[in-house]
Amino acid sequence: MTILRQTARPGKVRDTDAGNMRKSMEKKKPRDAQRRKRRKGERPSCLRASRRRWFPCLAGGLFAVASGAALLAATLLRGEEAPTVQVRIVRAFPHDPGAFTQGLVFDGGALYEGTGIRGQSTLREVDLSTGNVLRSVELPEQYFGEGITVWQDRIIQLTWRSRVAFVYDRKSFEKTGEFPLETEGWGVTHDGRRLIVSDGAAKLRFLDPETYRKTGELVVRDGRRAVNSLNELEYVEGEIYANVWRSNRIAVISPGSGRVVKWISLDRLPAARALNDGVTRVPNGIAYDKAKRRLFVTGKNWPVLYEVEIVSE
Ligand SMILES: [Ca+2]
Repeated sequence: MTILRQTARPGKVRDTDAGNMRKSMEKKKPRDAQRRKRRKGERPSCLRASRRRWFPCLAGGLFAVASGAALLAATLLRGEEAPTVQVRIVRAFPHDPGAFTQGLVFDGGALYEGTGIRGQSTLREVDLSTGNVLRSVELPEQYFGEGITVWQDRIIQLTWRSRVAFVYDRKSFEKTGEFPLETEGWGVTHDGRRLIVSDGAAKLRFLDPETYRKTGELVVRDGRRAVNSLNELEYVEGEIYANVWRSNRIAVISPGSGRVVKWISLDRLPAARALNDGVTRVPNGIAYDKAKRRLFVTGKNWPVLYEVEIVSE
């Protein structure tokens, strides 16, 4: 019995093992095929997925649709964005590091600067080559000085939140008047016909330079995106330059459409890289010398004022 069991069992065992192996092979074939497909990067079709796998398939499909829709929406909202150009340093001049620059103008061979901070705000004329302050007027302590522009024999200086702008005689630096501002005052320039004023949003306002009344406004957009935080302004050869607060970028704006036609990056300026902390020491001074076609840039508390040239790369 023992022998029979011993002889029969191995045979039976062999038959059973062979059968199990065949069944095992038959069961493994589809899995191996699936593995091979996965190795080739093929995915089992969700249409043929078992009930256990329908949820991941459905979730994946929904994610893909949502991602595509979000990308399409972002593209449509963004529109076509303006290209970015760089600057090259032509010359570097000394600049008063104590000047919290809020506005810069070069007119008739003279450089004028408006500075901010309550109790420290000034209007000043500066010697370009040395950075020395030639003359200066202090604003009353309650005012935070902002952008400036020269209109004929007057210098106009905005204040930040006091809703008032001051008018000075250019020769004597005496204050000769003031006018109300509809909003906060940030930057100001002119195009030869109108004052152009910014208030930190995406809208520029045009004012009559004689009555100081609003004659129009312009929303600035890059593609379809409104460009907020427009700050110090300068009118340069038919375009409006506006630095964007907290960035090292200047938007070059078409005055007719409000469209940004290009961005000027100031990242290559050593002071912009070293000092721009995103809040206070931002590049807030842009001036243009029409006679010699020179563009100047400086920033709040920067020890240097640059003459720069725009380059494409
Ligand atoms: Ca300016």
